[in-house]
Parts: sequence; structure tokens; C-alpha cells
Amino acid sequence: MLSTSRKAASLFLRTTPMTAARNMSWWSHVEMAPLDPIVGLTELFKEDSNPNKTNLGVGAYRDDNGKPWVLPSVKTAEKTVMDANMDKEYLGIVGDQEFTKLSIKLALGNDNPALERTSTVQALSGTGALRVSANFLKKFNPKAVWLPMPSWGNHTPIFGHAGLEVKGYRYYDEKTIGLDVSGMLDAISKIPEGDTILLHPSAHNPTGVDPTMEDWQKIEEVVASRKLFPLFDMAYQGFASGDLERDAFPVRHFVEKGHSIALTQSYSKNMGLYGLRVGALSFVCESAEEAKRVESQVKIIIRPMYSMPPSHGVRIAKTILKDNALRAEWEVDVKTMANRIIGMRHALVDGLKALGSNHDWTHITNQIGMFCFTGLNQDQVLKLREDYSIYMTKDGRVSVAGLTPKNVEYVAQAIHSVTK
Ligand code: KET
Repeated sequence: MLSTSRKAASLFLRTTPMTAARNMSWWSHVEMAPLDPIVGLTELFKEDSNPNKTNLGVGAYRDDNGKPWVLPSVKTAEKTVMDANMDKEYLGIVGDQEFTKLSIKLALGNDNPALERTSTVQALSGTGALRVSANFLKKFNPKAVWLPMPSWGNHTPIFGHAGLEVKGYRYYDEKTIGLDVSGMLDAISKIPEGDTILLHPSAHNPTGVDPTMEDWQKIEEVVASRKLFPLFDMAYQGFASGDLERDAFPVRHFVEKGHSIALTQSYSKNMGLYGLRVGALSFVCESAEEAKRVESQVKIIIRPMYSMPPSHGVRIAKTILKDNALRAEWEVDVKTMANRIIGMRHALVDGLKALGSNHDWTHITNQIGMFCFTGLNQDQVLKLREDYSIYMTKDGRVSVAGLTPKNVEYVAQAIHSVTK
């Protein structure tokens, strides 16, 4: 039994220091931050109790039942990885080098002579690759980074938080709901020499509007004449045309024309490996020796940031990339996703027409990739959220991958009612 004074002392020891510490607030000046414009929608969506709620916010593929889809090729590859009973050793700063070699070959093609003057490191998916590239640019080419207007919402903070100035070049024409190619070429021709230009090689996010092959040839010429550094953010290889090779055309074209480029790759969408964070960052350099120097500095950036990338996801990805049969199966999976999305674009337009909507919705079927830039304004978007529990980003972007045969009619009715 403790004496009363010892009891008091032990209570004192247990509670007083905590209470004293609790009385002191370190973070009273910290304001509540706004929700992320894309990921925040999923948080709101989860809290919504409406049984008809529909999440068309984040770009994540869903099957016809509205459920996440683990690709059959990924399931097979994951089983192979699990059966091999691999160790869990550190991968090293640059990650799995079998994966990085396969990844850059997927982008540039197996026989591209530029492969030998390229450095590729594994990255925490597309976002991680972009952030490492941003820190590298800040250190070695600290000039403005030019984004298409509009661009993926996270691009601005990625480069801004790395300390770079972020600017925009004309891309999209609100009137035609299409690409303003002459405006784009004109804007690029005025970018100061030496700045970085970010390009979406396929399935532009958020507009779903891509340049044609001829447009890309013109874009390359202006970028070359202005001596700009091209950074390609390839988060949707295969999603634009359903064909991985075809979607890589802009990247390959620039490399063929002699540009040194940076390239970020993501396997979130085309392999559906979202949560496994599988990606890569490459620098196609002037020589093999330059690529080595660049890589040595990229390692200096990565090591204090997160030390080394994770191993499980890349093992799945490389199992697919290196096995011809499995890779062919994966290509079918990519087409399945691309085709289901195209089908949903048509279903949405048909639904709107059937309801008597007299707006021109052809842009929905003309646009490509995961997203559709509907042209809905912010008030309409908020009305859809409040009255119908349909979630999309404020700019009117719809993740078409979230539409299913079960919810498309509901979505068409809701859009019709807010656009009447
Ligand atoms: N680039 C683009 C253009 C892009 O749309 C995304 C993701 C990424 C990179 C990064 O994806 P990661 O999973 O880090 O490889 N976009 C979707 C998801 C998100 O916002 O995080 C989206 O726009 O919904």
C-alpha cells in the first residue's frame, strides 16, 4: 500500500508534467488548411450518406459496378512475386534497376539509341518523380516552370514548394472546348530562353484535349527555337489511345529531335497500382557521362527526402514489363479500361440527349483519357454536389472512369437539371 504522500507524489509525477505541457499550445497560430481540391472530394464523399452519391472527383478507374479494379495481369504478377518469396532488403537510393530499365524502355521504345544517355530512378509514383525533378531543377536550372493552362492541380504546389516560379502558357480554348494550338504556339514562342516547359504527352489532365501528332511536331519546333527544357509528365501512357506505343509519341519525337528532356512516369493509372506508388523519373541527357553526373545529384536529393523507394509495387510492374505474355495481357487490360471509359462518354451523352438536353455535348465524346472537361461552371458543380451528391472538381472536370451503367442515368439527369 502506498502512503498518502507517496500516492500523491506518484499522481503528481503522472499528471502534473502532462497538464503543464498541455497548457502550452505550440500550434495556436496554425490555421485550418483547405481540403485538397481533388483528394479532399473523396474525404467529403465518404462522409456523404446519400445512397445515390457518386464520386467523379479523383482520377481512379472503377469497373462497371463502381468498384476499384485490380487488373488481371497485376493479379498474376503479384502472385508470381509472392511465390518467389523475395527478401525485404533496402532497394538502394535509385530503386530497382531492373524496373527502371524496363520503365524507360516502355517510354522510349526498346531500341532507342538515347537509352544509353539516360538516367532513370525509381520514384514514389508520378507525384514523387515530379517533386524530385522540381528539387533538381531548383538546384541546377532555377528558372520558371511553365504549365499548360489549365493543368493538374498539384503541379503548381509541387514546383512552388520546391521554390520555383510557376507560370502558365495558353492551351485550352473555352469557346471551342478544344485545344487552342495557335495560341499555345504563340505563348510558347514568348517563354524566356532556358525556362522549363511542362508537357502532358497523352490524355491531358484536366481537359482531355491533346494536340495531334502534327501539332506536336510544331510544338517541338517552337520549344527547340526558344531553347526551353521540356519536362514530360506521363501519368496516362495507354489511356489516351489505348495503345502504349502511340501515347508515347510526343516523348519519343522530342528525343529523336535531339532534346534533352526530363520524364516522369506513373503506373497508378495504367497498371492500377495507385496505392503502391510505382513510378520513375528519367533524364535523357546529352551524353552517358552527363547522365551519370545528373543521377549522382538526383541521389543526393532523394536520400534525405525518403532515403529509398519501396519494393513491392515495382516487383509487380517489372514482372509484367519483362514477360511478353503477361505484357500482352496487360495491354489488353489497358484497352479494357480505355474502352469502358469511351463507352461511358457515349452513354452520358446519349443519356443527356434522351432527356431532351439541347446543349452540344460532343466535346464529351471528343475528349480522351480519364477525364472530361464538361464546361459546367462552379455554381453548377456545387449544385450537383449539394443537391445530388455528385462530386467533381470545381473546374467541371469529371472523372469518366467513375461513371458506370448503374449511375450514368442519374448523373445525366442531374447534369440536365442544372444546365436546363
Ligand atoms: N500527373 C498527372 C497529370 C496526374 O493527373 C496525376 C494524378 C499525377 C501526375 C500523379 O499521380 P501518382 O498517383 O502520384 O502517380 N492525378 C489524379 C490523382 C491525384 O490528383 O492525385 C487526379 O487528377 O485525379
